[in-house]
Amino acid sequence: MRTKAISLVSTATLALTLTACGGGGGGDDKSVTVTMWGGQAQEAHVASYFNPWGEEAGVKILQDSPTDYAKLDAQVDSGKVNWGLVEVEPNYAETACAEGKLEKLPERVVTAAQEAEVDPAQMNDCALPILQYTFSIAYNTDTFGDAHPTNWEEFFDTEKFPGKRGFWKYVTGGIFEAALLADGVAPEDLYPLDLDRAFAKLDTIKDDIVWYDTGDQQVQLVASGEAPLVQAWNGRITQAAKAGEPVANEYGENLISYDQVVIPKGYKNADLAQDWMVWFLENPQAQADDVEASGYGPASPKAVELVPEDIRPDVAGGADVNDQTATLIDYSYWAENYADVTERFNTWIAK
Ligand code: ABU
Repeated sequence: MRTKAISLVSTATLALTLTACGGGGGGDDKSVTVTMWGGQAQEAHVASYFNPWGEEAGVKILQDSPTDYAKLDAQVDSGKVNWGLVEVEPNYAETACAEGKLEKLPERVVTAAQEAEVDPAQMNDCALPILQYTFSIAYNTDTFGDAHPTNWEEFFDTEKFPGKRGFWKYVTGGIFEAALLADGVAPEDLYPLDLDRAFAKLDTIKDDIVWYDTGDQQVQLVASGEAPLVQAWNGRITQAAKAGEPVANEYGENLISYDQVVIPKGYKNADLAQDWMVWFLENPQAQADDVEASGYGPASPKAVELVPEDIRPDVAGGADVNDQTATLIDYSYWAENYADVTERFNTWIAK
């Protein structure tokens, strides 16, 4: 198995950071614990826009991973909040903000966001967008080369394209949207999701599904050929391809998404975490630098202009957002339906 891509941990970054064991924000006066989805992407983001701020502001950056909503909720409920800046999906941010589990954005952050021309639709009272990405069709180039699936209908076609399919074992990972598009639903008719139809379509390939939990596992699955087709976070695949892995993104019918950053309610160093938010918004170049390092699109439109033109087409936030075959994930739908669909999904998997 080829594993070069998953060992892309920057030793320079590791030297500048510590793990969060022992509780960032709970012991050090000037520290902020950053919790993201782990692996290569987290290393890139920390190097691009957390460590530079930490060095400038004299704040120690601690890390934990991966994001886990049950752990975040438990910290807030117990009053022992160790996580300071957490990368989350917008449906979680919407629900948790309404339930009072997150710090509200102070005026200075809101003003910086307005000045950075951040899309208000990607913010709420507690959350800022941190990156743009897309659920792509990742494929093993040794297995499929040019003759790879170019849409979800082909992704589900196990006769034409034999082999396992990797999906995130999680309802908001685009699996239902992909199933419905594969079954002929028009993008504009996706929401509210027809779950009966989606599960029926998923039944047709259930034996061919391999589940993953993390971004690094996505790369492992597709690069090793264990699952030569994976519904993936595009940046992970972009970076793995750059590192020489036999993988590529197909963007036909890609599902456009974004992550947000939030501060759990009661975090001791919330003021420092908010300082970082202002710095992040005022430093579009740091966001642009992260595109090269992570393969993801920046949160601020001003940063898009700073991304070298030759890599803009390969990131959500760049040319792919204008792709006529792309669909936006509807996170309001997911905020409303997350719990019910999760219960049904887990029952379906266990059957
Ligand atoms: N929620 C997707 C985050 C992207 C990544 O960590 O690769």
